[in-house]
Amino acid sequence: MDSLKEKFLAKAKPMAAEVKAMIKEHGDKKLGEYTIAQVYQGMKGITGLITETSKLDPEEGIRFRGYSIPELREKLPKAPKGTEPLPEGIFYLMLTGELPTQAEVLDLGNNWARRAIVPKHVFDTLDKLPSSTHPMTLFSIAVMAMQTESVFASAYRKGISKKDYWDYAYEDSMNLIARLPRVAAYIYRKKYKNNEHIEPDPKLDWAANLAHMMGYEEFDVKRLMRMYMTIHADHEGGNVSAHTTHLVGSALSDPYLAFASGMNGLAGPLHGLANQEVIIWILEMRKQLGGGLPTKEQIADYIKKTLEEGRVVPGYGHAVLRKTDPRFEAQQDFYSRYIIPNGKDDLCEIVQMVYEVAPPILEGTGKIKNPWPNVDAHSGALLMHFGITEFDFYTVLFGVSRSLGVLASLIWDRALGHPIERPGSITTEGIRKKIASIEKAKA
Ligand code: HAX
Repeated sequence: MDSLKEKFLAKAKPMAAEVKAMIKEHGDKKLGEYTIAQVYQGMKGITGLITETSKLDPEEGIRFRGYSIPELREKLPKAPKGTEPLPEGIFYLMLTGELPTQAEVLDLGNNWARRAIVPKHVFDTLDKLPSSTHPMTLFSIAVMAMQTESVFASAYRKGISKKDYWDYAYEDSMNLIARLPRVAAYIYRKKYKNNEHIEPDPKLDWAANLAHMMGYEEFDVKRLMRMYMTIHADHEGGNVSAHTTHLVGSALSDPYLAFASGMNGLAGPLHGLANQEVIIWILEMRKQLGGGLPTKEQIADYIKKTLEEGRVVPGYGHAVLRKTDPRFEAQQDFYSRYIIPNGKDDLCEIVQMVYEVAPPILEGTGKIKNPWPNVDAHSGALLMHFGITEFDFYTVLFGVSRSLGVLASLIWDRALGHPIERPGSITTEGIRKKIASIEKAKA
C-alpha cells in the first residue's frame, strides 16, 4: 500500500464509523428549509451534499480544508526555485486534510509519474475523430476510452465487498489524475501543432510536465500552470462538474465514467467553458472597435450591448459567490508580480478595465445577484500572454485541474459509504396544490 493510501485509510476508517454513528444518533435533526423558488431555480442555497475537500463561502470565497487561496500560495510546497504551489500538494491536502511536507509532495509526484502511461488505444480513438471536434469533447471521449483500465469496474464484476470500494476508487483516481496531462497535451498537439507529440519528462512535476508536453518550456509558463492547476482544483460540491461526478459515482459507475460525466458538465458555457467565452468576447469587442486598447466608455457600451442582445457577460456572476472571486484576485496578483515588470499586456489590461466598468452596470440591471468577476474572467488572458492562444482548449486545462478535487471527493464518497443519490421531484401541479393548501391554511 503506498504511503498516501495508508494515510488516507487512517483518516477514513474512523471517520466512516463516526458518520455512521452520527446518522444513527442525530439523523432526524434538521439542517434547514427550502422554498418553491429554490426548487425552480437550481436548488441554490439548499444544503444537500457532503463534500469534504473544500467549502465555498459567498462573502469570502473558497477554502480548501480551511485554507484560503492566498494561504495556500504561501504554505503549500513549491518546485525548486518555484514561487507557486505544486498542485500535488493541494490534492494531498484535499485527500488527507493535512498540509503535505516537501517530501510527501515529491513522493506523490513520483507515484503519479509511475502511473502516467496512457494506453495506445486512447490515442488511436482520438486520432479517429474529425479534426473539428471540440477539445472538451475529445477530452471526455479520451477519459471514456481509458475506462478499459478501470480496476473498480473489473473488481466489481468479479465481486467485491462494499468496505473495499474506496480502495479501487483510489487506484482508478490516482491513475486517471496521473494520465490526464498526457491526454490533454496530446489533444493540444493533435489539434494545433501538426500532430507532433512530445514525450513526458518524468523528472518534471505534474503541472510542469503538462506545459512541457504542450510544447512550453519557459519557466514562467510552468509557474502559471502550477498556479492554474492549484486554483481551479475544487469549488465545494454543488458546482456542475463536482456534483455530476459525485452523482454519477453514486451509482457505483467507476471513476472514469463519473469523471467523464463531470467533464461534460464543465464543457457548458455557464460553467468551465466560460474561460474560452471570455476571450472570444474580448477579441470580438476589440475587432468591432478596430483593435488596440478600448476606452472604458467603449467597454461600458459593449457590455450594455451584450446585455441588450440577451446574452450573458462571460466571466461575471456566480451562483454562490457574492464578491470578487479570490481565484480572479490570485491571477491579478500573478499578472502584477510576474508579467507587468517585463511590460504590460494589452489583454490583461482589458480584463482589468472590464473589472472596473462591468460591476455597476451588471448591478444596475437589478437582477444579477453577483456583479463581480469569477475565475474565468482572467485565466484566458494569462494563457494568451504566454502564447497559448488556442482558446477552445482552455476548458481542458480547467478539466485537468478539476480532476484533483472531484476525484479526491469521489474517494471519500466511497470510503464513507455514501449511497446512491436520489432526490425527490415535484410537478408544477404539485406546487400549485401546495400553494393552495398553504393559502387555505392562512385564510
Ligand atoms: N451576464 C448577464 N446576465 C447575467 C449574468 C451575466 N454575467 N449573470 C447572471 N445573469 C442573469 C441570469 O442569466 C439571470 O437572468 P434571467 O433572470 O433572465 O434568467 C439573472 O441574471 C439572475 O441570475 P443569478 O441568480 O445572478 O445567477 P445564476 O446563479 O442563475 O447563474 C451564472 C450563475 C454563473 C451561470 C451566471 O452568473 C452567468 O451566466 N455568468 C456568465 C457565465 C460565466 O461566467 N460562468 C462561469 C461561472 C463560474 C464557473 O462555474 N466557472 O467554471
